[in-house]
Amino acid sequence: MYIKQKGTYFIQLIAVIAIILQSSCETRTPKDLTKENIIPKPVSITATGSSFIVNADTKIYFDESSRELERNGQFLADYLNEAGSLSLGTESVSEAPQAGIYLSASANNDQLGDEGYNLEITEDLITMSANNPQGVFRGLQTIRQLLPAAKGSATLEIATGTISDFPTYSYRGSMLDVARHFFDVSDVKRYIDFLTFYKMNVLHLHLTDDQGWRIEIKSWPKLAEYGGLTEVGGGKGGFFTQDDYIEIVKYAADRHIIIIPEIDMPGHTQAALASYPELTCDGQAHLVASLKEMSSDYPGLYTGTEVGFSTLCTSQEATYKIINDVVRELAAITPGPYIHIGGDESHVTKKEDYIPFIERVQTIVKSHGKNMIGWDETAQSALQPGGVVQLWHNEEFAKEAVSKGAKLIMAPAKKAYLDMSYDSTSRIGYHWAAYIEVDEGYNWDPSTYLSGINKDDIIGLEAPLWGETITNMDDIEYLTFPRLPGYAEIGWTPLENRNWDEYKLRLAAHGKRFEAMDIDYYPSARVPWDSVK
Ligand code: TNX
Repeated sequence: MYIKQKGTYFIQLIAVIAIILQSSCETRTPKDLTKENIIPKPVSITATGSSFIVNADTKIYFDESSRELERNGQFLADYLNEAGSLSLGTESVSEAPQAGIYLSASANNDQLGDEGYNLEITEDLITMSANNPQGVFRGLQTIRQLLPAAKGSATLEIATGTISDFPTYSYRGSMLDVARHFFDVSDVKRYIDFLTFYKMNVLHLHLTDDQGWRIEIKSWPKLAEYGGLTEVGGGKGGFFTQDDYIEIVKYAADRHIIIIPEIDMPGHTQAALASYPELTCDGQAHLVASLKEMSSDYPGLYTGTEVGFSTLCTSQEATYKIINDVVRELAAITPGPYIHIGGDESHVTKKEDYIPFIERVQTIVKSHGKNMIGWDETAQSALQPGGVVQLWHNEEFAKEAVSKGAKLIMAPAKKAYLDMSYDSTSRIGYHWAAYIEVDEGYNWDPSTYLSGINKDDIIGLEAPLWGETITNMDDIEYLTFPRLPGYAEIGWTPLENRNWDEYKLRLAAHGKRFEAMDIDYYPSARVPWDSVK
């Protein structure tokens, strides 16, 4: 018995010595926080020239006054555990610890706003403080970017110093078109992961178009069950059940990202018309005589890529009854403040019908407690307070929107469309608006893009990825990377701190991160990928 106990003591002693040795053997490499490649570039950074080492003993603490911080802490723990093959947990505390990583949401600092954060890194302690958990979460993305790109690193070292950071625009989004080709829940989650890493906060889902209706509507089930049967090229299509959608919304909300659902109308509605011909004025949705590429399996469904040939019948009550049901069901499962009603390219809707249609739909959206967003054509209608117009093409409409008191989302196709090819050699994408090489996508600013429009008129920017030419995740990645980080930086970093020649070096360093995330990016010749060791 005694001998056995002695043995146990001996083993414990060895273990203690091993721990002491291990920590003293962890030599710190001098690190310069200002030289780290953070995208979007933080507002201010000061370096103190040493490092914090994450190891098996590191504790992640969160201020007990906010339970939401626990989820943030767990997000960081999961990331560090994967990055360093560790098994760290989280712990709540009532005051700041002496050592470890500490998350606090009580910064009470007006300058930081809703999403800013202060990060202080010493050799012993990392303190992340923000006004709320959302700001802490954005700051955690900075910590991720201060860690080595490759997973399973032997040492996780983070440069010491301080970062104070907050975004220029409150709306920093991307749009994914799941209507032209359907993408499933796991693809959408992966897309949300991309937005998360670059501190973006909006995913706009283009849920309906001529080629497919992708969201279950319980009161009008054929919209998705029939309207979702196919896609561009005649593939099998698909749709999200409301439970799928709720899962996406939750995954996004856990990352402090809102989902904006778009039901495009009155044009871009062939899939809806084919599902419920009572939405047309003559009940003849099956006959779109001018078009080739009508599905041979499913009457009325369209598998080509033309735009502007379909319209809901705006002059009958049945149309508004269905729209009201669709918006009601969608609003009930969408916690974000907006419903996007499309409104683009309604070439076969007469203008005198289009304008009152948008106004009526806007009232429906309001009646379900949401604000309307529409593409720039919707600026021709009277806009209610809280309305938002998304510039894609017509600058005069954007100005009209501002003159009517609406705010703008800037998504100019020539600069921000992720479905535009990089150049004539790109294997997919369109170029009707422009070829957009990586520098061209970066070198513009929402506040100076339109004369007479100021920063105060703009809530932010969006990079839409239309889906005609993309059929799988590799295609999404190829068009999205490496341009997406640039849009994230335009939305976050003050214009005076942005400069392509400096940015391209940081972007080059992210090549390793894309590889670690298994992202199939376009290796643009304008980015000096090899400049990074
Ligand atoms: C125009 S942009 C469209 C979409 C197409 C896109 C392709 C906008 C509001 N409408 O229907 O998918 O071009 O680039």
